[in-house]
Amino acid sequence: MRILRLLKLLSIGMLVTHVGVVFAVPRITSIFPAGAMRGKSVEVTIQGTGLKDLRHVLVQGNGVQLSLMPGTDDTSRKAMLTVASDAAPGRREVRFADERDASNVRIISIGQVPEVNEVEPNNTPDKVSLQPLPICFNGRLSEGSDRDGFKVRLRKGQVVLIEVEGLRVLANIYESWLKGFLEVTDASGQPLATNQGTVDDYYRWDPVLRFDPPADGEYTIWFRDLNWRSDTKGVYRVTVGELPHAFATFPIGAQRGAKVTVEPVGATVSTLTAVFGPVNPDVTLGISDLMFTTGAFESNRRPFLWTKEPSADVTAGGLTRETAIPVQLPVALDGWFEPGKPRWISFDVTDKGWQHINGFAWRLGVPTDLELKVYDKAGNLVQEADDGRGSSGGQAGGRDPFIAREFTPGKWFVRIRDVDDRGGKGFPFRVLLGQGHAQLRGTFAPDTAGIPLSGGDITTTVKCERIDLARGDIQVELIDAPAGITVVNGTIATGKTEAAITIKVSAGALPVGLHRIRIRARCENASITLVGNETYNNQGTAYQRETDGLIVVVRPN
Ligand SMILES: [Ca+2]
Ligand SMILES: [Ca+2]
Repeated sequence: MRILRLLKLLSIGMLVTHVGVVFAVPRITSIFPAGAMRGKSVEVTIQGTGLKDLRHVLVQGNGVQLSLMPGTDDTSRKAMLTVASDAAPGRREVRFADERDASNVRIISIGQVPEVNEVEPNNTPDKVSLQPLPICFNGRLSEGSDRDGFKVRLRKGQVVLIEVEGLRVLANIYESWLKGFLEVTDASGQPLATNQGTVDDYYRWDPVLRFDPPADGEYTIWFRDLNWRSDTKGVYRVTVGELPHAFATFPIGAQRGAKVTVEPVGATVSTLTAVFGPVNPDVTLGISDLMFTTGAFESNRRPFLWTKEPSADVTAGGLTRETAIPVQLPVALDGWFEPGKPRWISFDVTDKGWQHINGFAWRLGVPTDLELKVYDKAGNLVQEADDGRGSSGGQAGGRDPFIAREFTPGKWFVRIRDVDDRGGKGFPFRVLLGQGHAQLRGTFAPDTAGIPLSGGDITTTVKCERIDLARGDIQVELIDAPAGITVVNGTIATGKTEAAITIKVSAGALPVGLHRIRIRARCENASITLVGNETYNNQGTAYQRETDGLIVVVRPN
């Protein structure tokens, strides 16, 4: 499950141009409410264009059904969202299709607490409703300079989580993202806490707060766009209650096969039990979900990095080069910083050879902004890195630094720090030192296709890069595809990183409707499940979004 990564965006510096629209491909701009509590059924309204002839729906994962109701409006349709009581909480991709074409991706969120839809007007203190806790409040910043409020009764001593999902359910304001602003006021209207989300990959512009009420009383929770913009596409959810949430964990990874105790950091509930998600068996270096449970509730999911290297605890000491912590390669360093202080480690090289120093923080949803510096035994700086290669692709991605270097025999030092000198357990890091991993990283586009029931060919272009030690031809394969569906031309030859592949679907292999086919890339020593790549236009810039699988509409003959 890579739901957290679905929102990773990168500018590719070009405009999307629409040429000669022959068919009105369905385009979804909002679903309201953007989710439901597990075990419940709610009516939702879908808005967009080309909706009149929608007939198929595909929801990611198990336990969630979305059934379209009859309708003749091209810009609005109703549907019934039904969630099984054992459906996993969290965000899921939704796709729609008419007889010909699949829509863009939308996201809904499955919650664990009772929900309510906003009733306007709710812009002023005298118009806000009192809601019982816990609650998930579904709103939309619909018109004018909308802001939405609701009251809750809190007691001193409660630890209250207030979490917005706006951008993460793909809320738009005009052709731009909703950038959320959350405020908590007391009964006199005095603001006690505000939040406008973070710029990191985990929450994006979705505000989230741990709120400790200073006294028993009524408090109002306000939500609006940071710039007071409004649009019916500005759909969001605010979840409030004494609910488990981890703002980070320590450590943020472990050696595969090792028994590890993981502590939630900045958590809203003290008695949490860690539950590890499935470890992708395809990779030796893999990020998978970790969550915590308490009573009937599951926490948010945190990314957790499993590696082959043994872990070394570097949470204390090593504040200067003279007191550097000695480690043996290969190793995974787990630590955090004292504010304003770096962490120094040293290692000995006996044989000349390449070693990789790979910093992980940003990719694991923590705000640490790592910088790596390598020094020789005389104390000379020989190499440094404070950012990944490229904004989202490449070796590290985002803000995580990476160094590959041929080391000669002798003693070497690495200085690790947060570029803003921040510290504490909320700023953990995991830095791998060793000869690296065999790893593939890749996407395919387009991520939707249509074929007739009588069968046909689907073509999509797979881009896949070999990282560190990965080598050899890359084979593109289907994962658990039904009989009658095969890949032809599925080889990306050694030295190449891209190939147009054809997926042959024989007559009747898939019934009429909407289907997801998952695709894998495999080389001699690594394998990865590929993600789709949806390109969309936002404020004149083309962005790309990672999507789950190839979406296929099978048309009646
Ligand atoms: Ca509203
Ligand atoms: Ca309002």
